[in-house]
Amino acid sequence: MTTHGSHCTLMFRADTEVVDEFTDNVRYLWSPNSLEAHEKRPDHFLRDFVALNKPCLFQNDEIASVSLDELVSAHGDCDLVVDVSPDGHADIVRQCHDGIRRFVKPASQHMSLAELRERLRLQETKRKESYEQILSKSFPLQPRTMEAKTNDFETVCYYSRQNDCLRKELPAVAPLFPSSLSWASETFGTELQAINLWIGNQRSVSSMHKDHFENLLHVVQGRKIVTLCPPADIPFLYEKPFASGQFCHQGGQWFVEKEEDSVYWIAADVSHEINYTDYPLLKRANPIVVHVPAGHTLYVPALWFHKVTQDRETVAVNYWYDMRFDSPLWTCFRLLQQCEATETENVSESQQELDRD
Ligand SMILES: O=C(O)CCC(=O)C(=O)O
Repeated sequence: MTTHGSHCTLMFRADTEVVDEFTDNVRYLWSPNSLEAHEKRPDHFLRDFVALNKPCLFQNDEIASVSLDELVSAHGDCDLVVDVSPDGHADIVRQCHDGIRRFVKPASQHMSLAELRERLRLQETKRKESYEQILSKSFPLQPRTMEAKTNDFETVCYYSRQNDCLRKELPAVAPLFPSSLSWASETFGTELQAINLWIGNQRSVSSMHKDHFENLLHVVQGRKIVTLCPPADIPFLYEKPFASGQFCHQGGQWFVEKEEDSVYWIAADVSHEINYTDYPLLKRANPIVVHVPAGHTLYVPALWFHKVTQDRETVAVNYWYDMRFDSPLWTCFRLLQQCEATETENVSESQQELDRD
């Protein structure tokens, strides 16, 4: 259909009752209170989870348990490109000295698997700042010329490449893991796009984001703590464009190098004490916290928001299958993503009437 010369605007005003009904539907019908297990029967997985875009957690013996020590014994000299940052928080919105909040990516550094293990264990022994302290820091945009004090400078490592790194960077390690999960490919009906290995510890954090993939995130050693929000929470999570940058270090000092592009990201956090003053809409979001122990797989359906931390040394592998875009989920999500929601506290009914007129 061509719409030459025409101009279409879709506008609707959803009053509190309508939004309440929407959030109730999401809260009580779509988003689970706790995660159901499933027996890895492809037909059940498809019917109860993939088709309904609902997460689940299950024990998975198809993926062998391998510890970081075993990986290092067998492949300690493998060369890795490791994400590094001042405090383990990269790919997250950070304050910069020019007063602008930027989405800042990690720096990267080559090191062997053995060196990564050594540095992870060293960083475990260092003082861990609180989340609030970390996010209240501001970063210079240029390297400082003055001599840096050595205790100013810390580098926190997280092997968190998302470029199919198991197959691309670690071909010697890859055979330890299944090349595909047969029942999963069958139910998703799409290509396996990437297998990523994740090696970190309690200092490593992946901030809230979504992926356009069906994701099977399996913990091989340790434990992940995943905060999930359903795609329908999008109007309430304050996703918006941020200028972007990348962490760099020089002369013992961290700074942020500005980049031209901007990135849609979520700065609001639903996994700590929630800041309802700045982010009142967050009370309509539906976060669930899932602990994923070793030997378990979490199914993170396409477009589910997830924030990931770990409370100990943790090794994980994830399988990303293409999501289906020919679906009601994608179509409706794109529309919801454009909605602008506002929440005003304590507005009297007469004022609401006035606003309406
Ligand atoms: O484990 C993490 O830190 C992040 C995992 C993740 O974002 C993913 O599996 O898509």
